[in-house]
Amino acid sequence: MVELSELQQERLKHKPQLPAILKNKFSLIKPKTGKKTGSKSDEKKLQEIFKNTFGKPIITFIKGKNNNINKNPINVGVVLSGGQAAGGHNVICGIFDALKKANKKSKLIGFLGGPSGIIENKLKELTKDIIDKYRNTGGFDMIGSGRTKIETEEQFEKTKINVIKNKIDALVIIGGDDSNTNAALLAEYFAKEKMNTQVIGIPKTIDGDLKNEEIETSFGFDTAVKIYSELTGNICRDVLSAKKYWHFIRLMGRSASHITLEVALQTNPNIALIGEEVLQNNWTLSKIVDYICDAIIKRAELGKNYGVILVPEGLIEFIPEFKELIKNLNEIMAKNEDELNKIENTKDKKEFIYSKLNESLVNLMKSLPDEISSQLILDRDPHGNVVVSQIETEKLLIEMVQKKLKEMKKQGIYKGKFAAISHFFGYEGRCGFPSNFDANYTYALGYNAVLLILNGFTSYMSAIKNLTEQPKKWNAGGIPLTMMMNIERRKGEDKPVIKKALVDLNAKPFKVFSALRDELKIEDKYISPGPIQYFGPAKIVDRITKTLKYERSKR
Ligand code: FBP
Repeated sequence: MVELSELQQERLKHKPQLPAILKNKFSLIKPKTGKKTGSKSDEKKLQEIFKNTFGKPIITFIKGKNNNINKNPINVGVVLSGGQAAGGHNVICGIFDALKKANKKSKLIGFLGGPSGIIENKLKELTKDIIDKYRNTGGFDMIGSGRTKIETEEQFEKTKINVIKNKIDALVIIGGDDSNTNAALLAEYFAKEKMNTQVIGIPKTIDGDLKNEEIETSFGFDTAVKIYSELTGNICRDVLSAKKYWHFIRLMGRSASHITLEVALQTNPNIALIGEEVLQNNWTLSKIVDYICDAIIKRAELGKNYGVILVPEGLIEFIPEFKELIKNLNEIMAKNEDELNKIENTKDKKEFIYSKLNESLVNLMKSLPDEISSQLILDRDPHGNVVVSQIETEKLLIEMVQKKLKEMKKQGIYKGKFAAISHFFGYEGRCGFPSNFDANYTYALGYNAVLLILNGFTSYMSAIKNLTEQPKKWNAGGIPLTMMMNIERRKGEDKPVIKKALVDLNAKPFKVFSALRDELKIEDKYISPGPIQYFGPAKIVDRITKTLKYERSKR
């Protein structure tokens, strides 16, 4: 347990606000059932895979007498899965408080170190003493997290054994798209095995890409973007003071560029690359380099040899030639896992891979700096994703921009000075003290999950909506996990997965940014939003992200 600072001790006392509907006695909250649901696409295939759990209705909690709610003591297991996101502890606190409110004899069991805790039966009971030390804290250290995917027959079998052994009535899985896909598979497995164990998912990821018509945002995004915006804003201020560096800032976000777009909206950098746009326009790496050089040259002509460029972590996978390369590498690495594991040195690994790639992809890999081509063949995560947090795209861009500017200098096109500094803002944003928004949202998500459980639901995601309003006006309910799914290629096979929400280039957040960006390239219109505030005027402490505001506001 980390030592508590004075601010943290003060935050322990913060009482998260619940949506008004959830403040009622549980026997006075009833589920309103919508129509049967389908899926994002591939409905037939998904129906086959989820024979017992496909097609459930959307649930909304409304006020009304509920005689069917489970009043018996129950045991709920909770697991944190994947990357850290601010508010994870508050989800657990919300589950705990709701469970105890329903029945003091109910128990909350934390599985340790992520989904592997369920498989390996590593757990601890979460008592009031433990819970009270983690209220409104960042991090996942109360029970730890991990990226193990429950996928083999043996793993499912072990999960079943441990769930039965520990008399777990329901499991709450706090995770991103992949972990919630796993939650759906687990719910289906339990149903197939005629077990009564329910499974409820919670939408977590700083990346902000677990959202759809029904899920407005994932938790952790709000805090992470506020932290990155503070850091980026500070750099902008430094740039304007020193006027001598170009800062290339890579921002986390494994695939979608939501984080970069939001930070751009909050800080007005000179350039923000958006992966989804790069893909749509089929921009090659050299086109991106030209785009950056153009801004550098124009600013140099105005005597501005400085600037700020935001690079989304997932950019590399959107550049067409790299998309193709990574797709091929993923397949080769999945199919030849055992052989590759036996090869110790990276040079030999690369040679092995080159023997399986076509000539143009080999040439592309060979054209890259050695570190970058090595980073591209690092082990995939358990869900088969390339680990983009380890690929230093910002450094690759600096190197290529430097080269291009040198050529242009020789041709007399560029007369400025170029000195670049690289940054990666990633892990800094995941475990900060949850913003008020994330503290409230996560607590409500956990609390609401218990209500779904007590009403007998399984294979649902806890859903809190109407988030642009004050928490008391938020709505609560459940969204069927299969409703968000489609079939995608993973580790060389077609798999059911929850569809990731990429940046929508026709939606307001991107449109606001793109309307401004030509001006931002040349003018210095930087904004320094400052740190997250926890105490003070509502317009400061309860500020929501621009993404959420633009996507959801009726205004
Ligand atoms: P989740 O999707 O699991 O929430 O993780 C998000 C993330 O923070 C990405 O932004 C990043 O690329 C990745 O995790 C880093 O993974 P790791 O923590 O394993 O280094």
